[in-house]
Amino acid sequence: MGSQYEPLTPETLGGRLAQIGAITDRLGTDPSSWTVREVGDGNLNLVFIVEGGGDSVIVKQALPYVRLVGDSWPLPLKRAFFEYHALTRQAARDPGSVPEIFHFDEEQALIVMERLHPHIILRQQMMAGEKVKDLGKVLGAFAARTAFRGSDLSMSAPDRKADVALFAGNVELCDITENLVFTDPYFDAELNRHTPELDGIVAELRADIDLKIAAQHLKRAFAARSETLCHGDLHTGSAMVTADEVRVIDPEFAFYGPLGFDVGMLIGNYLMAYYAMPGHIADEAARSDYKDWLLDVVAETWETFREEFSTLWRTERNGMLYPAALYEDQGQGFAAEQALQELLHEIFCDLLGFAGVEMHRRILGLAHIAELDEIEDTALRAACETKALRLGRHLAVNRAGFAGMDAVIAMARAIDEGDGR
Ligand code: SR1
Ligand code: MG
Repeated sequence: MGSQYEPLTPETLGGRLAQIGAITDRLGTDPSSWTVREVGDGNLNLVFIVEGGGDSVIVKQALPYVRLVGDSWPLPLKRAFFEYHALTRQAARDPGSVPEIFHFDEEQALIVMERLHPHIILRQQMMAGEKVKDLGKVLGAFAARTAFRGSDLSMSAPDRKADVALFAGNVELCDITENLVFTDPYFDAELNRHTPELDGIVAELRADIDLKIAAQHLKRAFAARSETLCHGDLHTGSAMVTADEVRVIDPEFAFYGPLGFDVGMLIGNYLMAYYAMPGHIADEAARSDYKDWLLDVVAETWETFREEFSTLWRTERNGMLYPAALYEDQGQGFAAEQALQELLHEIFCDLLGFAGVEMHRRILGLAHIAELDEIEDTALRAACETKALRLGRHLAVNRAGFAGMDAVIAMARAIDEGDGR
């Protein structure tokens, strides 16, 4: 393949990738026998399923602009480089959690990787009212392992500093999050959109000084606290599932940020799915059962994160932070436990804040979620969104005031039942 970047099409892909051993080993050497489908439904990239010889692969290629908006919003191709490097680190830190990479071409901004099949995007599974075994356990463990093992609790300081420098180049994708998540929802930004029936609450939230301050505190944490390599966009569109398997995809927004960022975004997305269910499950008993399950997933995700992070703290704390020389080696293991509990509390407060602003931006900003957007009855959609906005406000502003995830879940239920503001 020539070195100058060119976006692929289903028609050109075979001819242009026919020399790549990682593909021909799997699909055969005759590209005319392959079938190619472009299936990208995300906001940014081209994604092709390529089938041949009884096997298949995914070819993901970055476009030089934001697909959702068009070429008026240029976006660098180097995001494929960050995605590739994030995937390799996630595979090492939580083996089996992400698709296997077969080939990476930096010039063409493309990654050839394992096709997860018959997996579907988690949010589609949720809209269909289908459960996933151990969802909270798998994603809670993923978030904890990648957070811990990408931090100064685990990595050597020189390795981590080099990696922080590497990922610091992911400027434009961080800029998207900085604007779309932490700022745009809270004023009348050009690309924002919302369900018309929300005008009243939108005005209320945009006049809410405590909320705007909370959002900027969280943005400061996002921008300044380079604690660990975050996935950067861990929502229910970034996991592919079957009824009993879960894999994480799409870490092109990877950056060094707060330990609670990924798990917070994820929990915010579960909570939005919870409020969106009246638009997807008509039967009241089935809907109530599924909503209970979603709240169980919230609890299980955080519980697993806590347990896994604690286990790693006790067994793999070999980085420069909280060294055993200060605690266990002095016969003060209890002090290391105290430090752990304090750190977990800090992560918990942060994650609630990140969950809250994520819930706002998916309703008020540019990039919405299908769970809510696909509810055609706008009055029903607005009712679901209002609840999510109210909980999001509580989480962002009062993130330091919740006794634990049970209290968050109780508030989610109270708002759902109309007794929480
Ligand atoms: C302009 S990109 C909008 C959103 O899509 C991605 O999936 C990220 O969530 C980003 O914020
Ligand atoms: Mg994505």
